Formats: sequence, structure tokens, C-alpha cells
Amino acid sequence: MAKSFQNISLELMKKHLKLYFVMGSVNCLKHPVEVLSEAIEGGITIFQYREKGKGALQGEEKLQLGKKLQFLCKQNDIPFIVNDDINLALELDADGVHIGQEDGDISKIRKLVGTKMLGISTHNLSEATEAVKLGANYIGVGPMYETNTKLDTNEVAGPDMIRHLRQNNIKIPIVGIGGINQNNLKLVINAGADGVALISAISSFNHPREAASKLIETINDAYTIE
Ligand code: 3NM
Repeated sequence: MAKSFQNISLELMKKHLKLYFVMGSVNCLKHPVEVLSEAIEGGITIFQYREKGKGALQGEEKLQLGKKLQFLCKQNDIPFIVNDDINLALELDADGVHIGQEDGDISKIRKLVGTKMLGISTHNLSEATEAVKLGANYIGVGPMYETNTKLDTNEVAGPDMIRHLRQNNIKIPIVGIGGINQNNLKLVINAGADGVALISAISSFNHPREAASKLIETINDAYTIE
């Protein structure tokens, strides 16, 4: 039977955030099912279905792709998180939801998702403090670096923002996001992140399995050398 990620413990949450793959059909060079399947084989630890941007699937097609990606996650005990779309997350009975600052009343969303995981995108100390208060299971902090994947990002905050949050008593699990790759991920982890969330560092490669496997190796290295 597939694992349940309801009421997830802090330790398990942190463990799953290590290599957080975020993706939708517009980000992929190959079919998203193939990309996710390879990424899982490579070693990703959590997945977010983010069907967004120009040409993104809508309605029934979005739902059907979500089902296929969720099935792969279930088979491999990888938490399946839905970006923004609370109704889709509830319909699929996803393991969690990830929302931004403009996605509605966060306390209402926390109630709607119940014991599922709730991740919130934050950019500074006041948003992070509020996210903790509203019961986030983890926060995303970004952008760490310049990215071409999301057009409406805030100014680059860099790993120093994560350091700043840790110095100011933000203790919940954190993932850095935005422009993270093989070459810069150690800086994000050394700043105090529990993991890295990324799109193109896996999805833009012809061989997502290799990309993911090199990334997880570098992440594990970063924790042992700490
Ligand atoms: N959120 P890539 S940056 C989805 O700053 C997303 O909150 C960001 O894509 C934020 O890994 C971003 O290809 C895009 O840079 C991440």
C-alpha cells in the first residue's frame, strides 16, 4: 500500500525536501510521465505538479496528466504535491499543496487541506514568519538565483535570505528555489536549507535520470561535509 504523508513529522518532511522536483508539461523536453519516471529513478525525494505558463494543460487534460504523475509517485513512495490548484489537489487526494503569496487566504487554505502538507512560497522574514503562524509544513524561499523558468519572480534573494531566516528563528523546513543547479546548490544548503526545489536542472536535460542522480549525490555530499 502507498505511504500516507498526512500529518507528516518534521523529520520526515525534511528528509523528503532534499531534492524537490517541480514540473509541468511546458517544462519538459520529453513526455512528462517519462521525465518524472526518470527523475524518480535518479533519486528525487518529492514532486510538485506545476501545470502553469504558456501552453499549459487545462481542465480534463490537466487532471488526467496529474493522475498519471500521481500514480508514479505513489508507486515509489514520493509525496505528490499540487501547485496552487486546491480543487485539483482535493480531487486527486494529493499529499499536499504548494501556494504562493497571491493564491488566496492562507488560513482558509490550511483548513481546506486539513492534515495534508502545505508549502508556502516566501521571499522575506515577514512572509516566512506569517507562513509559520499559518501552519505551513515547509516554506520555499526564492529566487536564489536568476531564472528563465518563471517570469514574474521577485528580485534575487540569494542564499543569504535563508541564512537571515535561520538567524531570526525560522525553524521550519526550508527549500531554496530559483535558478538552482549542480554548481550552486551547495551554497543554498550551507545557508541552512533542508533541500533544493528546481525545475530546469532536471526537466531541461535529455537525460533527467542522470541529472537527478548527480544532483542528489551533490546534496548528500553537502550534508556530510557540513
Ligand atoms: N518559484 P528553475 S523561482 C517556480 O522565486 C519558481 O518563488 C520561484 O525554476 C520563486 O529551477 C521558480 O528552472 C522557478 O529556475 C524555478
